Amino acid sequence: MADLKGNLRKALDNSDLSLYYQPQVNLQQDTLSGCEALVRWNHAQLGWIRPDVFIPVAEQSDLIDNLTYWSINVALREWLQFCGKAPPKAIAINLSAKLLQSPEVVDLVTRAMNIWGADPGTLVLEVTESAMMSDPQVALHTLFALHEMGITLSIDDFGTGYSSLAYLKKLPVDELKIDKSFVHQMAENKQDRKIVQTIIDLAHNLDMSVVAEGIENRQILDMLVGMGCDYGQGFYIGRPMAMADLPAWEKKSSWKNPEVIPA
Ligand code: G
Ligand code: G
Ligand code: MN
Repeated sequence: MADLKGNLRKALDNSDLSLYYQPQVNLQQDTLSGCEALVRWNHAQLGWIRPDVFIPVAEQSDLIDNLTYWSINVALREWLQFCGKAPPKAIAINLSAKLLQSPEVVDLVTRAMNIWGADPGTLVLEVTESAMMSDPQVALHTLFALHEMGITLSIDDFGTGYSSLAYLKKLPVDELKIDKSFVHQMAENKQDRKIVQTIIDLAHNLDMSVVAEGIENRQILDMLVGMGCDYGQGFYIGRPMAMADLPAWEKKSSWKNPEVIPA
């Protein structure tokens, strides 16, 4: 663990980390709505190290601040470059649970947005359900500040944590992201299908949008369209990929029409 921490510190200094981008589509309009940025670490000796392994290591030290600042900066720079002169689509970035407990994160996000001249309306911050619920008072303060800046807040892995509906009602959240464990077998599993429909309805009743992750085939995608789900993400649509591969994906995909984000 200590070793991984040292290595991660070096990786951050040497830019051995990179971001992959996974497309998100508007299921009702068949358009690319944006991408989720996912950090990747290719270690010279150890090979690919999964974020599930090194994010917790970063969270146990001060490295998570650097890593988050790094990922927001790289994501905004690469994404705005990809969007070019077209109206920028949404870029979603995962925000660590730990950072939600520190008010400095608002500063950190503001600085990165100023550097790249990013419109806050294009930035989506994904926060896991458990992170929001672990110390809701502190988290609430940070979330309100981010939301006031015009940033979209999304609850990641929704359905797997211990959401209290009382808090959900109070949180300045714009979007629910249905966890892939409910989505990837929903074609065969009626219970999963009912849970997915319930989350879609819950989101809409609370004036939130809803994203399904883990879409692995056409059948599931079609079901979600019929169920009124707004956005989708998954291997069937596109795997997380390097920025360099995104234009080719966009060219051959059927989701190439740009979606203009309402002001
Ligand atoms: O593809 P995937 O293995 O990237 O992602 C695994 C987990 O790592 C996901 O739960 C995702 O939320 C998390 N993750 C990926 N990139 C980042 C990041 O830049 N910051 C944080 N905090 N978590 C990330
Ligand atoms: O937890 P979070 O939603 O931030 O992380 C997204 C994770 O889900 C990443 O590890 C990403 O690679 C993975 N993922 C994205 N689409 C699919 C999919 O269709 N199937 C599966 N099994 N995993 C997916
Ligand atoms: Mn996520």
